[in-house]
Amino acid sequence: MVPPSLFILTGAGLSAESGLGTFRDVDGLWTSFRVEDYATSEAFARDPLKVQGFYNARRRNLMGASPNAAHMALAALQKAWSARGGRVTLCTQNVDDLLEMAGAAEVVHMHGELKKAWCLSCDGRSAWETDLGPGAVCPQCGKEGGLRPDVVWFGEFPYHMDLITQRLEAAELFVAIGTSGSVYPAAGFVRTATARGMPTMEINLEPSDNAQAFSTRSYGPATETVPAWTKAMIGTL
Ligand code: BJW
Repeated sequence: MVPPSLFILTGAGLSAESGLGTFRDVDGLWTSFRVEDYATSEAFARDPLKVQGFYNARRRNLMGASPNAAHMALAALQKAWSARGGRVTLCTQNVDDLLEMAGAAEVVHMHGELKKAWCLSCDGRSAWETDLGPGAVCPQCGKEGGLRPDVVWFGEFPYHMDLITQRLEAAELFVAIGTSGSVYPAAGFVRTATARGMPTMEINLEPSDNAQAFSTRSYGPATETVPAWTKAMIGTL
C-alpha cells in the first residue's frame, strides 16, 4: 500500500543544533539585528553594504555547518516513503542547505537559499558560496554590482507558492517542525490543512505561537523529537 502523503514545514529550530541562529528566540538574530534594517528590500536599497555584511557572515557560518540528527531523520523518512511510492514534501523556510546535505532528494525553499545570488540586472540566479559585495560580478550577464542574496525578505512574495499549495492540499498529514508560527504565509498552513480535514502535528522546542491550532504536539530538541517521530513513522510501513 502507498503510504500517506506527508507535508512537512520546517523552520529555524531544525537547524539550531547545527549552530545556525534562530530569529525570535531570546538569543535569536532579530534580537541583535532589527528586521527593518536587514530583512526588507527597503533596508537593502538604503544600506546594501550593511545588509550584504549580515548575509555574508551568515553564509560563512553556513559553510562550516553540518546537518544534525533531525535533518538526517527527515531525509531518511523521505527516502523510505519514496521507496514505497509515497511522497514526503519537505518545505523549508530555512535558507540553509542542510536537508540536502543530509541526503534529501527534494526540498522546497520558500524563503530562498543563502548559497544562491540573484542578479537584479538580468534576473538570473547563480550558485554563490563566497561574500557578496559591490564588486561581485553576475556569472550569467557579467554585470557588476547587481547581485543580492537570493532570500525572501518581508514584503516579498515567497517562492514556489503554487507547488506548495498543491502539495499541501493533497497531503494527508501536516507537520510543522521548529518554527515559531509567526511569519505568513507559512504560519497559515496549519489552518489550510485543518480546513481540509488533515491531522496536524507540531514538533518544537516549546509551544509555538500557533500551538493551539495543531491536533498533536511534541516538545523537545529537534535532534531528539524528530528522529523519534520518523522512526515511529517508518515503523508503520
Ligand atoms: C527549536 C529548537 C530546537 C529553537 N529544536 N525547535 C500582518 C498579519 C499577517 C501577515 C503580515 C502582517 N504584516 C505583514 C505580513 C506579512 C509578513 C509577515 O508574516 N509578517 C509577520 C511578522 C506579521 N510576511 C511576508 O512579508 C512574507 N511575504 C508575504 O506575505 O507575501 C504576500 C503573500 C500573501 C499570501 C500568500 C503568499 C504571499 C515574506 C516573509 C519572508 C520572511 N523572511 C525571513 C528572512 C529570510 C532570509 C533570512 O534567513 O534572513 O525568513 S524572516 C525569518 O522568519 C526567516 C524565517 O524563515 C522566518 C520564520 O522564522 P522561523 O523559522 O519560525 O524561526 P523563529 O526563530 O521565529 O522560530 C524558531 C522556532 O524554533 C521557535 O519556535 C523555537 O522554539 C524553535 N526552536 N530551537 C526544536 N533545538
